[in-house]
Amino acid sequence: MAKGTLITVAPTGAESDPAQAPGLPVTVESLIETGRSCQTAGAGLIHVHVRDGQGQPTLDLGRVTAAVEGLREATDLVVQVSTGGSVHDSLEARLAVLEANPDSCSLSCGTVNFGDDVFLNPWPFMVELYQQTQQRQIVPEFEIFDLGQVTSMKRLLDKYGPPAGGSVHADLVMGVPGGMPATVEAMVAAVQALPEGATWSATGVGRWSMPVMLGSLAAGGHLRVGMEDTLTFAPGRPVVDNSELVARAASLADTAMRPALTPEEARAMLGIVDRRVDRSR
Ligand code: KMH
Ligand code: ZN
Repeated sequence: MAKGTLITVAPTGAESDPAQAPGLPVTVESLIETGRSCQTAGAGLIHVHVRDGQGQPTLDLGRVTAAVEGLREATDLVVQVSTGGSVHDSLEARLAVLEANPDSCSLSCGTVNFGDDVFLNPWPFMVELYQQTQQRQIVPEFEIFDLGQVTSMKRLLDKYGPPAGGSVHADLVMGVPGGMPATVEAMVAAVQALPEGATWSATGVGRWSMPVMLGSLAAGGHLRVGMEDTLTFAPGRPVVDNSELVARAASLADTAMRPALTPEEARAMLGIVDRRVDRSR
């Protein structure tokens, strides 16, 4: 059982409508402010999607780079960019975000129905993305939406060797309409299939946030929370901002006697290559 708990915040995502969620950080400035407040509340890693001037999802490299650099300057969080983008983004544009030189990136391990849409992750794309992370020393986080995707992740590791940094970390995204259900049974099945020594976190979308969080703490996993996955704090009570989701996760991690990892502890666990500049100069 891991002694501490990595808390990842996924503050924005590509699917939520800012008109329905006033606290959604859609500007680079608000993303950086969110990073600060979430680090204070207990986050160790931030999973970044950016939006354009209209609040719509974009993979514009200038904005992604500004977010990565701004978060690196203002916080100690591990900065992870999404290579998933939105369901409408091209594979080419999704690969190009690595140019922003993040600490980490998501790497989704297979194609999955995503509500009424399809989230496309063909094997050749997974291979290209994985090899680029190895060359660029960017630590991948393997996103698992369904049980068979654990097998695809192991296929990548078997064929192409260990990830940058040497640690294998997977994130179970549970309860997406089209993916695995947000049940303890599905969680246990996925975790049992992970390679020896891998660490993992879990997130439940929408109303599955709480049960998945409690299940993950009980099973030795880490946590991902944020407005990418959940816009409701409790029935009838919208999320005000991401930091309250992180604060609740940190409080539950304390209760489970597995307190939140600091960003430094998160970096060590994930094998992050330090790209921070010396801020004292
Ligand atoms: N927006 C979803 C279709 C990731 O960030 O890598 C995909 C996603 C996964 O959010
Ligand atoms: Zn994402």
